[in-house]
Amino acid sequence: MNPDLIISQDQLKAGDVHWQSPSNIAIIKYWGKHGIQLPQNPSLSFTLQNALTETKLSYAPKESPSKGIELDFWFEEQQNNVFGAKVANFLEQLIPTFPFLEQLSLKIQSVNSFPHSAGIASSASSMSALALCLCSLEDQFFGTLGDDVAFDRKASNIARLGSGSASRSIFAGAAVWGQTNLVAGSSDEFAVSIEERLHPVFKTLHDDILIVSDAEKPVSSRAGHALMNDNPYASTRYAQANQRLDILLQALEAGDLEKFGKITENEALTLHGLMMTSNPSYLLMEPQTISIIQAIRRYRKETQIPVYFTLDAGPNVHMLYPEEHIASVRGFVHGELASMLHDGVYIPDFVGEGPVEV
Ligand code: 2P0
Repeated sequence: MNPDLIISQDQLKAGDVHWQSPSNIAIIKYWGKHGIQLPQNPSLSFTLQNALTETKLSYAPKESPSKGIELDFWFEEQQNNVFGAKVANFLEQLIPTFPFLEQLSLKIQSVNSFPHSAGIASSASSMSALALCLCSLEDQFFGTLGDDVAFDRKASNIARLGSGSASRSIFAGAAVWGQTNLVAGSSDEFAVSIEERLHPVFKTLHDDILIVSDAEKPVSSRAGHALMNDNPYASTRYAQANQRLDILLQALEAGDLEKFGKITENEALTLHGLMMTSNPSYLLMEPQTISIIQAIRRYRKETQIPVYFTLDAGPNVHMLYPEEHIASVRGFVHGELASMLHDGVYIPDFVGEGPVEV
C-alpha cells in the first residue's frame, strides 16, 4: 500500500478522465508467461490507429467510506455486469498501487471503434485505455506522473497486469515488451517505444484486418499461454523469439521488407504451430484462414508487391503492406479475397500514433 496516494478529505471531489487507446499487432509473438504476467520472451508489435477502445472513467467520493471497489460498468452504452465484475476484480488487485480507488465511486463507460462481433482481440486496447485512465486519475489528484516517461511506464506496467499484450499499446509506432539486450531500457514489467528505430516504410505500414469469423474462440489466450508450460517445444521457441527479434530489429531499421516479411509470416505460423502442439492440441485457424494465406503468397509472387500476413490468436488474417501499394492491394482484397471474408468484412488499419487523451 502506498499511503502517499490517499486523497485528503478536502481534496475529495468528482470528475472524470477519458482516453482512447489502440490495439496492436504483434510481429514477434508473446506466447507463454510466468509469475505475475511476465513474458517468457520479448515481443514486438506495431501499434494500430483505427482499432481502439475509448474509455471514460467518472468518479465521485463514496457516499460513505467502505472497503473495496464500487463500480458501475457500461460497455457499448449498456450496463454490463459480466464485464463489470471482471474489471472490478482487476481494480481490487490494484488497490495497493492505487489505494485512493477505495475512496471513490467509479463509473466506467467503454466503447470499441470496431464492431464488437468482428472477433478482434480487444484486451490490448481496453486494458491499455483503462490503465491510462487510472494513471491520469493518480496524476489529477497527486501530480505524481507529470513526467511523460514515468506516466507511460506506469501505464504500460498496469496495462500488462490486465493483459500482457496491452503493455505495448501505450506507445506510438512500435514497442517491445520483455527484457532484451537488443533494446535499451527494456523490461519484463513494461514495454518501451522503438518508434525511433523504424525505417519510414514501416511508420506508415498498412494492416488490413481480414475478418474470417466472429465466433468466440474455443480456447482463450489465457488458457493458451498456460498450455505453453507443458509444450515440448517451449524452450526452443523462447530462444527462437530472441533470435528473431535481433533479425527483425535490423530489418525494421534498414527498411528491409523481405526480411521483415519472412520473420512476420513464420512467427504467425509458429504461434499457431505452438497451439497445434499443445496438450490438448487445438486449432484456431479456419479453412478460409489458409485460403487467404495462400492467396496472399500467390499474389505476392505474381505482382512482386511486398504484402505479408500475420495472425493473432484467432482465425482472422492481418495483411501488412507499404502505403505506396494501397491501390493495388485493395483491388486484390475486393477482387479475390472478399468472398473468403465473413460478410465480406475487413477493417482497414495502419501503424498509428498511440493513445490520445480525450
Ligand atoms: C501477442 N497474443 O503478442 C500474442 C500473440 C495473441 C497472439 O498476447 O493472458 O490477451 O491477457 O496476458 O495479451 C494475446 O494474449 O494474454 C496475445 P493475457 P493476451 O499479442
